[in-house]
Amino acid sequence: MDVVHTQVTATGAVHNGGILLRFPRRLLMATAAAGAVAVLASTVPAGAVTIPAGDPKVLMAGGSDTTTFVVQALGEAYQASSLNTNKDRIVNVPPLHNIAKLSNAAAAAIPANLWLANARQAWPSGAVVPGDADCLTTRVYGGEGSYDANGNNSYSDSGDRRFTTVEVDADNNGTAGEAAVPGERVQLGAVAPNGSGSGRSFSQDFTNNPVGCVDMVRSSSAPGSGDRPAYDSWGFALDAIGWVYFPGNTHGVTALTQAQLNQMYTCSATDGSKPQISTWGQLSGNLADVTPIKAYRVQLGSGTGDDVARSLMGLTGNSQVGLNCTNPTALFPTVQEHDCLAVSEVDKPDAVCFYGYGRYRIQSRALEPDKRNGARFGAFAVGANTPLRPSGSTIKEGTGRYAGTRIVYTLIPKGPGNGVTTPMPSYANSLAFTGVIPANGVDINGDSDKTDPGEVTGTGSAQPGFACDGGLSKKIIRTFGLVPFGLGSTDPTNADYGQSYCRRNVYSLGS
Ligand SMILES: [Ca+2]
Ligand SMILES: [Ca+2]
Ligand SMILES: [Ca+2]
Ligand SMILES: [Ca+2]
Repeated sequence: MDVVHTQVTATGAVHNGGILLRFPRRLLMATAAAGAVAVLASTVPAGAVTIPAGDPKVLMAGGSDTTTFVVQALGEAYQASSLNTNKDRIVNVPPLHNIAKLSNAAAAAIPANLWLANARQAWPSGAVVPGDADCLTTRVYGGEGSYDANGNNSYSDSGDRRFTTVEVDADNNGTAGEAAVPGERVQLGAVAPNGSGSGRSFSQDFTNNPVGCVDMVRSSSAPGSGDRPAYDSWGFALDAIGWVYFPGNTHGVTALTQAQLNQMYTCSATDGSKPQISTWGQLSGNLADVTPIKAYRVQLGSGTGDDVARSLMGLTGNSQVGLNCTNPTALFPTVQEHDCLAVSEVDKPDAVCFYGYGRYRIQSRALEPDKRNGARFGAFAVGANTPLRPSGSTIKEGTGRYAGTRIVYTLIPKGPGNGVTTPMPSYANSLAFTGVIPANGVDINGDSDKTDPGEVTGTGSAQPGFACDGGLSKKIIRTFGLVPFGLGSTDPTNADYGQSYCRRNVYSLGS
């Protein structure tokens, strides 16, 4: 087998005797489109949805840390389900994975990045996303192949390498690296997005991630208004975020308000040296207790971090943590979301960290490594409301709910130009897994037909996909510590989506 090594630098230049790594996608998509429009409604078992026929698709999902495990379980169950009539494969890429050894060593050598080098340890070695007719290049996320020369966790600096491409003869015809043959080009060491925001940016970077290479984005936070037109946003469950404290805490504070958390993570305009609330005595009222609060924060790019900032602190987003502070990095050490192992033993009695309810639950059941470090949830309220702790009964859609309740989403990108320039060829396949195929079908690019790649003509009624039909998916969602939606209107603004256990383009729970 011929194996030809090429390397792609941060600038995208290809080093391999001039072998061209890019090839005309439109040609391939046109070929795929010809087979993509047949509708299987009359032949599928009762309950199955109208997945476009054709070659099985590889549906890559990346992004949020929060929903990694539940989407993994949903994906595997879907693959084995009779509902998956096209035998599509869900490849759920973890947010963190084993990074090239030298790159990780470089990160670990930087004190501000040590948390990330350590956090990677609890995650898989990587994930393989096989090439398919939409995304011809196989991607091996994790391991050797990328290089982060300066250890800053960005792979776009001078001297960095985003991945290494090798060419193989996948179809065994004697020629390696054929542009039109899926899997003949293999990217080694690709680096996954870490977090919801990171996943959204990744999915919209059509230069580095061509159409069809990123089919779904795990997102624990609602996309911002600027991002919304680029996706169908499928809320599939409820979760909650909360603040946590640790064993040995003797400060007598077990409930916090949004106003208090805001002041614990922002400095005043006139004093950037410390946050407005910096001691436990300021929270308890016992002014003799001048012990500093060890206030940890969640990594940038994290949807959970955005929700912590918005819901718990009343800020506009995670990047506002440390507002007005001269040196926020020193004041607020970073942790990976749902991982408070980086809270040091010496800090624990005085520390505040953050957790999502679902991940707290699955770690308590040993379904994932326990990263809680002894953390327990405190109660939380906005304003003068009664502080509540997150629980299976306080996390709900209706009134009287825990104030940190949130929707968790899987986003389906529409494609470049919000689907108008190029519709996402896997769109309806993704709907069949984690959305609802609406009555009267889907016209992604708004050109008044339903025959473009990724589109379906549909049937006379809404067809909930696997994660939205209230069957096995509901059990999986509960097992993974999340709270399923009740049967309700899928999209309050569009009756074609009917009733299901998911919510489409609903960005908040209202009051
Ligand atoms: Ca770098
Ligand atoms: Ca070949
Ligand atoms: Ca794909
Ligand atoms: Ca169309």
